[in-house]
Amino acid sequence: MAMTLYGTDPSFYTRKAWLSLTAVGADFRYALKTRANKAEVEAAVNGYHRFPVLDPGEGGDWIVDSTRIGLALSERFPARSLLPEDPALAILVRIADDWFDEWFLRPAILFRAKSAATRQWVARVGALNLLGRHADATPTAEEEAMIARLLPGIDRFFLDSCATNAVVGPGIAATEALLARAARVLEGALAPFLFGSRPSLADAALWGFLDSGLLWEPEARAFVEARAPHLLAWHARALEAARAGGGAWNALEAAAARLAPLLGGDALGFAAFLAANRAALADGTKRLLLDGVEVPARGFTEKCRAEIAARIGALGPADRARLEAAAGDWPLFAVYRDG
Ligand SMILES: N[C@@H](CCC(=O)N[C@@H](CS)C(=O)NCC(=O)O)C(=O)O
Repeated sequence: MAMTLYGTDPSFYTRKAWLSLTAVGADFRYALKTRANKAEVEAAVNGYHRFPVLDPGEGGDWIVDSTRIGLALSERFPARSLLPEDPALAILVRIADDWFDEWFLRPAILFRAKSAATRQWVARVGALNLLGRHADATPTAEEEAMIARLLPGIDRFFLDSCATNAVVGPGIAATEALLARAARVLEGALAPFLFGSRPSLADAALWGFLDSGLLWEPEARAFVEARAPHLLAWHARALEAARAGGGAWNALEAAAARLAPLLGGDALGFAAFLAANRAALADGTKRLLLDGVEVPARGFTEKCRAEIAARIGALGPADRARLEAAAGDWPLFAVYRDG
């Protein structure tokens, strides 16, 4: 029985899971999470209201969260895994995946914050999806009335999510600078993919942010076309490679050296954020300043950090020493390791 991926078209993490399923060669179908199936889907995952969720078929336990989905698929399809066999290199893939999921999210929602037109355009697709329709549908008059009722709530949801991620007020200019810097750094980091000639879980994350965000929303796409055209070519190349399978991983040392401009140094601001987020949860303040904006600390982000820390702790001494030699001087690595 085929797997079923439930999600929505504007959802970055749904598209990440979609690319992951494609890359492992799974037999799957993509289904919208709609008003009609919401209760049934959420009942299968203990009330988890986010997406994507994956029904793996054959009566198996449903899986939530794009990273969990990618990890589970990699175990089920080892020959086309999204993680390298080298456990030390796999840690770097997990760190890069976390960087995109928790940090690149900010530039990915930039245009939803900057432009009411973009926000409404995306919200309309979200509303259509709730009715089981895609962007190219021609809704009936009754559906149009329903869309009009749904739009304000979706618009508010996007604005809240921009505020939670400090993509608001002074955070907007800072996020625009982050996008420009990330685009520059990625030009050197994608060779052709983050960890070699086959897409990893972290590449799937980047692909999702491009596919349902920066290359999908018209205003964002115009910005990327003008400022970072290499990302357009990469997006097409990653889909081709995911469909084809094959390719090889870089050696740990080569990958770490190439990715140092992205994950080493200040990790484009993520190293300080991750440390401050952890501290704000530990001391109970649960709030922190990000680019001049006060935001709530993120428990989920800390959970991901702690899980990677546990993985580092579980490495054998030889792999641990190799990883330390390759990435031990990255402040971001220290935030994961020292916890
Ligand atoms: N860490 C989760 C994030 C999932 C997530 O935040 N999904 C968003 C859509 S991209 C969502 O479900 N939003 C609806 C909500 O929060 O109610 C993942 O990687 O799957």
